[in-house]
Amino acid sequence: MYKRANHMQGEIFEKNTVDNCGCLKSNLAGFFEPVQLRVAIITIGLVLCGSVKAGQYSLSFTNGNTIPDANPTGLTDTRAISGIPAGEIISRVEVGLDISGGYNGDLYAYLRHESGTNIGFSVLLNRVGKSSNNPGDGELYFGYPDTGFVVTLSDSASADIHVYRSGSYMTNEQGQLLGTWQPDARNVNPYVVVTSDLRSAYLDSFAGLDPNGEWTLFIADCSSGEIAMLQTWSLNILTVPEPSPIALVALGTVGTAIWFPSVRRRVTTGLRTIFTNTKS
Ligand SMILES: [Ca+2]
Repeated sequence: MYKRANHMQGEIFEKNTVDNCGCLKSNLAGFFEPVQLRVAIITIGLVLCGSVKAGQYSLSFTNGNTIPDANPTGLTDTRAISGIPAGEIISRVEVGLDISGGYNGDLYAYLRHESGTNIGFSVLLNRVGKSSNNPGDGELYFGYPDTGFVVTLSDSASADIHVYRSGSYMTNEQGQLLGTWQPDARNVNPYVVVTSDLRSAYLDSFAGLDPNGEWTLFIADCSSGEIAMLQTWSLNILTVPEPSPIALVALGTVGTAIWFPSVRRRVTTGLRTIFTNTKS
């Protein structure tokens, strides 16, 4: 079921509102296993928030402009998102890109979002295939010559888009790369980026921010020859409730309990009592 609301730019759809309470009960048995430590802390935080809801918001934007060839000024597309309920914070962001024409190895793209004094920033594309700063190295210097993208960028994808030709990949009849890929994440000058550069600017940069406000997609063509066009782009934003101050205090207690066995026994006993009494 989808709930639709109009916004300043673009359209927003709320869907798949999830009630995690049942999931919580089934997770209690393995609550303090070390490998589940992070999940357990997050789960407790959600429960202590009261009504545990997660939201998913899918937004699509049409652009249709060319990306100036060999011009670092690039193309900027800023969209304002509003109407996502207060108290929901970002847990995950995925980005869709539909770019036609040009050379894929020419393109640099990032996504940016401000929330108060906090800024999220992720490098989506950074000269895919470019792995040398020696012009004599041909494709290694210029990057991949494929023509366009119809891709989703997600931190949870299995492969780095910068080296998509290193494994299996598919293109459509127009030559556009298809599939879901990890963002490039190399926060490096696109004129000198190479494959071995550190990857640090992932989409998890947006986690914890308020999803409302301006989101900016920037794309630049960094090498002469051929012209690409940004057809559409999209955001898929997953949210969780922002922990309340009471929940944060409780999380501190649970965190202490995990590392100190004597406290852990008391907290575990208390939780069993709570959930036994509230289980319906
Ligand atoms: Ca170009």
